[in-house]
Amino acid sequence: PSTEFNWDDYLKETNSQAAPPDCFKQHLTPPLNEFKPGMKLEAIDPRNETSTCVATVIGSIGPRLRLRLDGSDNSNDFWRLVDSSEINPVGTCEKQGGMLQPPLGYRNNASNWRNFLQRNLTGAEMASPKCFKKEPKSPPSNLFEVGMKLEAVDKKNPHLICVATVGDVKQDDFRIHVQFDGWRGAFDYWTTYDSREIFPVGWCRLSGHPLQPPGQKGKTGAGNVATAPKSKSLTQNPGTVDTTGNNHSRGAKAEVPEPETTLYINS
Ligand code: MLZ
Repeated sequence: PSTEFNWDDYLKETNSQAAPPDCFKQHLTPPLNEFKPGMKLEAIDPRNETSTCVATVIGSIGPRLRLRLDGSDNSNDFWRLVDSSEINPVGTCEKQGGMLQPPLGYRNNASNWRNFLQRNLTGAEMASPKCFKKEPKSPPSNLFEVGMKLEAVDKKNPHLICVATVGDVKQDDFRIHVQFDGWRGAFDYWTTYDSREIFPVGWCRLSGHPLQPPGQKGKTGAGNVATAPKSKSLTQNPGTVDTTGNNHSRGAKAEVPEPETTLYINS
């Protein structure tokens, strides 16, 4: 049997339904990526959403761009879809009467910012307006239901899109709880139903983006051995919770001995 992940088989196996595409703020056909590495554009600083900065395309996966704000270091890269409303051609901000800002954490003297920007943009390739695709419409309301399957960005490893389930829905404040299949909670998060980081089943295949199959945590059988953290490292480091969320069991059997840890909670 093929080891490749297949949504049809998986939906049958788990006796579940894909969230219908109209739940999502995504185009039915993923947008074409015409950006090239090195191109410059304007982006909202994800750490300071009131400022618009110059960014460089560092790379891309399918229609997702890996961006770095000019004047920032390489540890704050972020990802945006080519049809994101948070990116624009260079010049857009000034046309609208705004001013390009240094990114949060800009290390040089801020009074040299104008010079930096000028030097930085001279000779650089600006992404042409046709690279920027129209943002899709937002669904009229939160149409998600508990148990529906989807594809979602792992915010802790934002280059990854993974198999996920709607674990909870809050009708009143527009949010859904994204739970990653086979990972026991450590990567799960709440997000709004119109997030650009959640996608209908099949989006990755259509867009040429890799899809991470479900993890093995909480599964019984041979699959455990490969991904279970070594109990050695757990006993050597009592008091740490491993990044795979091993302590966030969702009723599944523990595969490794519990570390001897007492957690005191001060209320
Ligand atoms: N290297 C990481 C990847 C986890 C990805 C989980 N995605 C839901 C780890 O094994 O911790």
